[in-house]
Amino acid sequence: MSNFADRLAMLEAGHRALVEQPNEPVLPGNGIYVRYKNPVVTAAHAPLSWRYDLNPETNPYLMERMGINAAFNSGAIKLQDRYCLVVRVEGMDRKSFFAVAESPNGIDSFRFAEYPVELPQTDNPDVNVYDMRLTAHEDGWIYGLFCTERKDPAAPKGDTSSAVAAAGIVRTKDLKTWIRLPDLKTASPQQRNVVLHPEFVDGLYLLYTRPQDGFIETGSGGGICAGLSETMDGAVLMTETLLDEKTYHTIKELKNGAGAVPIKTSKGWLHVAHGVRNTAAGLRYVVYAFMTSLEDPFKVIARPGGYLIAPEGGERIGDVSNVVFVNGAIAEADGRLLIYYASSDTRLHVAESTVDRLVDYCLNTPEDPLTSQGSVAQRVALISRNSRL
Ligand code: M1P
Repeated sequence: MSNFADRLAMLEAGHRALVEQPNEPVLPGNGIYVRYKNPVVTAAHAPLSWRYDLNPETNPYLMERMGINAAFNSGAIKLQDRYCLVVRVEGMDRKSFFAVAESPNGIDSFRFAEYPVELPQTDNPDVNVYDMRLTAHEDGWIYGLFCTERKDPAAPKGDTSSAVAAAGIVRTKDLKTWIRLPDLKTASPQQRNVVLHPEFVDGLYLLYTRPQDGFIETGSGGGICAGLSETMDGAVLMTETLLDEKTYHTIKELKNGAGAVPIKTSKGWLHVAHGVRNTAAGLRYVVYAFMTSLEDPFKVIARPGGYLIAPEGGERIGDVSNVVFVNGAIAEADGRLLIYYASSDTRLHVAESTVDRLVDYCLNTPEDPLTSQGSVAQRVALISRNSRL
């Protein structure tokens, strides 16, 4: 083994090379979006100072005592000309925390801030936090809505895994100073994948929710719902209206959940969400899209059938395999759209498209016909239209 200084030089060179590695699109893509060759953020992007005691006196072997296991599901926002992510970073101790990473172009060169986010606590401390959605709301604040997980106080003795999931809320102006607000209150015993709409609706805050009976199973709840709250400082949803339900024999048969903050387009609100189905190999998470009406955001106006992004190649493998998950996207003034998707709860990627393309995809892709016969009919119609060209 090399001595401390040699080892440190090797680690620093490797980290620098990773962070500075240019990314490139994988062409030609599918016409809807292009993937990029390299993940944009991985566990190895975490600064060395987060993982190693860099003092040769106290760590003469330069051991990585506090490694990072994964860096994935990230909220995203563009602030001035900086592409900012609030990444779910998971240590080797299984705890997730948030950390801001910035890039000058949104597709590579993401660097973590020197310190992770020190999240203020409520009276009921979080045990684990993850999946922050960042909403630049028209009230002037940037809100971060995330899942806060705590041990189920009603769990019988010996049950060391039952948990309660709720929506935690913070707000900030700069992604540096975070103000904690009370957790969202809803009728459902569990909530995950809660997203704040960026505009007021009739003067109220609109939140997308995913009520569920248990920590994993949505049970009789489920589906992406929406509700209105008078305030975010003590947000309460008296009712949740079902917007996009889980449906038998679709990519969202078992459950679904809101993903990125909806994007306003001239034709409606564009949603990028996730759907889950069960297979003999376990749960399969894919990303799908739909649109809601500008006049009535509770009304779905487009449901393209099938998935938008499914795990491919190496994306299929990770801590929780066969998963892609989105909780952040950046729509730029020139129409460019960056969708940050994580694969298999391990690493974060970007898919590039435009808002126009995604709107075209949503409005002109046939809905899931819900039967094999219907599927064949759709394909036969396509083939015969093509045969006449
Ligand atoms: O492990 C896959 C995903 O599982 C959860 O999503 P959902 O609430 O829809 O089941 C989340 O914990 C998410 O972070 C994770 O990627």
